[in-house]
Amino acid sequence: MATASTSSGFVSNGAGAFPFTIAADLNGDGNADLLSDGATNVRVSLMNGTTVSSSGFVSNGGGAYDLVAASDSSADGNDDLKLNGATQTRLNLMNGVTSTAQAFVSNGGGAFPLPTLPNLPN
Ligand SMILES: [Ca+2]
Ligand SMILES: [Ca+2]
Repeated sequence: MATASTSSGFVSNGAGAFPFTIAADLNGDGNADLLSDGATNVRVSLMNGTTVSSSGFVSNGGGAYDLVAASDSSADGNDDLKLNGATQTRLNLMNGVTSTAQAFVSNGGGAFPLPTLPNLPN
């Protein structure tokens, strides 16, 4: 049985500069958070229902890396960012709005990019 929406909220996308990209749980609290890929940064909005509880930015290298996925690569309960670049795939480990570590994996000069898919369950 479908459940009716009980609440709605609005999060600014900065006059279109930060369109919503994917949802992921970046602080492991069980609430999906919003990720928005901008021209020079990825904006992270931690959510508590329809309310933004905290927000921050992760550099995406001047737009050279496009956010394509988020899933928990470090098994700490916080989803982590996956970004496609021209020659490398980038991984940012996350703790809430903060990137705690960053790594790069060759994508063979762009021949092996991560597929652009909606956020999938772990
Ligand atoms: Ca969360
Ligand atoms: Ca993680």
